[in-house]
Amino acid sequence: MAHCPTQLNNNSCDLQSTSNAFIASDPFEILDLCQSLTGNHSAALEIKLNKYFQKKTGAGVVFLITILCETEEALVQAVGDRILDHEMRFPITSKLFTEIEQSSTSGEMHLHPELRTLLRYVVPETSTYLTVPVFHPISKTVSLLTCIVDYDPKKEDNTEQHYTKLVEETFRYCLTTILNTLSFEEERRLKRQCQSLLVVARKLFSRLGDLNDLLREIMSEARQLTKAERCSLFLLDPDHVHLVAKVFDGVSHTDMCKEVRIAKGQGIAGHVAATGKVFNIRDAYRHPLFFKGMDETTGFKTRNILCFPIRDEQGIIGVAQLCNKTDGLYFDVFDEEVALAFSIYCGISLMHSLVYKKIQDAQARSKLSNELMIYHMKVSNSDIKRVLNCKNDHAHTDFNTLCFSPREIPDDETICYVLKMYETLGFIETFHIKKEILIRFILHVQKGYRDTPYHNWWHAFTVTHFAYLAIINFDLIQNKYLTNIEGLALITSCLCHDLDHRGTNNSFQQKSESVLASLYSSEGSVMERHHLSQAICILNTEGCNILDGLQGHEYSKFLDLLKLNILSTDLAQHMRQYTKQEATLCSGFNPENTQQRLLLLSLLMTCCDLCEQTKVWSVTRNTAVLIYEEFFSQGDLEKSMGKNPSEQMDREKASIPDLQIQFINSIIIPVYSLLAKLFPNAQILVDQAIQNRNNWELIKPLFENQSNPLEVLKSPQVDEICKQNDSK
Ligand code: Q2T
Ligand code: ZN
Repeated sequence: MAHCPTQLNNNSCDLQSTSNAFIASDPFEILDLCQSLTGNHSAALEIKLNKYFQKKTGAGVVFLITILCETEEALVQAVGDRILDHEMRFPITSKLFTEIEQSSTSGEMHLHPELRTLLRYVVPETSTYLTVPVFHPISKTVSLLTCIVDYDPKKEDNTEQHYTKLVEETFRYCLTTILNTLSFEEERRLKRQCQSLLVVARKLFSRLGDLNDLLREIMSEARQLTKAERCSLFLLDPDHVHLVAKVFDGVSHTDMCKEVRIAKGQGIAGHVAATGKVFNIRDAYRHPLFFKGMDETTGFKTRNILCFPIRDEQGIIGVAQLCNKTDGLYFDVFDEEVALAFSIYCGISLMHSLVYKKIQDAQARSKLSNELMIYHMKVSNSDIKRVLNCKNDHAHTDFNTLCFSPREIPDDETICYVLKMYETLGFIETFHIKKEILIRFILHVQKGYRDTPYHNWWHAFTVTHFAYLAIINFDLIQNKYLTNIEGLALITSCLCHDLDHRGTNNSFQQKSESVLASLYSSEGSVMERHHLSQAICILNTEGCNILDGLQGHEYSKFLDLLKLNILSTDLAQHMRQYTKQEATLCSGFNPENTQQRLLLLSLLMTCCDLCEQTKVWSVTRNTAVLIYEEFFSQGDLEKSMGKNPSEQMDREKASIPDLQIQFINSIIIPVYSLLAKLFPNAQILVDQAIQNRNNWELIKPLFENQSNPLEVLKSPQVDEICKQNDSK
């Protein structure tokens, strides 16, 4: 350098005597160079190095090929003092790597064809050039190649050795700077790539509703991200023999006159579909698989192609093809990475989109069959008129007393009686319920019960009646134990609480892997959730919504209560709750406390559901007949399925009196005793249950060694024994 004092040049001679001695360089020039290599991006640093070498070797042009070992790429960003418009990135095979490493002797290296292709872009074929590999000081792998083109041949015959030395000496001090700058830039590039792929992913997943929309989006994103002129997507036909162009540059193929079909294995796209490999073709016309015919018909000139497969978990489902890189000579390794990420995203989102479509179809089908069912379940207007215009006053003398069993009511009057209960409790007035709607609702609920031995409409009717009895006999609303809406919810919950019961219990649903189990078993209370869902379904049926007159907040309050009430009719749920109910309700009930009112509601639901155990013996006995008919037929069903029924369901093993005594002792008496603690006039219910239990004890011997317990239960001997006890 011009300003370097000669005096210091002498010192350089001292330096030369060490092992790191400079042979071809001036240390002060290297120091100056090092100082200038700051605060720039790597291409600018490269230019400074290029110019330094050009000056020192008199070369026409010098450039650096940096080796990015993590991505296995060779990179050229600048040639001489010029930054390339488009940087050049080339994949380099590990074979090439080792070859460069082994040829640590420089000179006119026997260049690998890959590297020669690279150089051809930069250097005229006639030039003489020298490539000097520079090794990483620690890993000893090649970090970069210095290409010195058309250099000054020195007089001596050790020109190449001299320049090699020059390169080595320079990079002894400058390599770290250039490598650190490069890796910093590489990190930043990766970060940007991740960010843009995330944006793309988000876009793709928001388009799941419409497959065509999704495909259009995929195409446009892939094109923008890789800066391609054109993008086509081919999906593999269901026959897996042809590729069909689904979207062409964002134009659906239905808009084009003819669809493009390619045989799998044919052409570049076909080849990618067959092999699953990414094809990055720098010169389409020189590729043997390229089909020129398409360009000829469309007038489009294909230069280069990046073609990649799209897979789902089963395999390849299509191929995306990007044509003509617009901001570079050809698609580089970066584009290949983007393509790979894309093919994964596309596969996932296409698959999700198809699943989404399946779900929507299933939903539509289910809605359709629901509509069909509702249509056929439709309550006729004449049925409603008949109830509306009924002149009978339905004033059974004992209807309001706790011991009355509503099974005495004639079959064809049950609807009118339910209507009357709503009316008597003032709910029709309070909640502005249209009578016609209430009647239609009740008729729908009645139709919603199946013809099972026990869990049928009659059960719903008796349970609803007990709720009515409780409200009026314990003055629940007047004494503020319940609000009006809670009262309405209690009655309505009872009416709906076993809707569509199939005469089988929750454990049967699980054992038989029923549809209901698959819907609800993860949440528990399988049947109860179904009863609730049926209830909501009826409420949502046109002309059945008795809640039309409710305000928004009352409406959602009602639905919450409906859920709480119906779910608390699961015996398992009752067992879990009972201790809490007992503890809370015994220590003085506070009507202001919503939590306590909800516990009371659950207790009331249990009492309603089991009320027939608190009626006279004949009722309890008839109920037992019905219940065990149902239990035993479930047991028979289980046996026919090769499963082992529980003892109470097995007509060959069940001892009805024992089971009933146990049921009354463990469930009935505690539940109604708790009720009687809150409402002393409920004590008669406990007393009746005890009397019924004693009857079971009395008739127990009749069942011993009998093969058909139901026949015994229906026999007149049972009545005789119990009549004596009842009259005491
Ligand atoms: C918290 C209220 C529970 C209401 O739910 C049910 C479900 N199944 C049967 C109640 C009953 C029921 N109602 N009355 C009776 C009588 C007289 N005996 N039961 C019984 C229920 C069981 C046993 C004897 C009964 C217990 N089961 C457990 C699981 O599967 C069915 C029966
Ligand atoms: Zn029930």
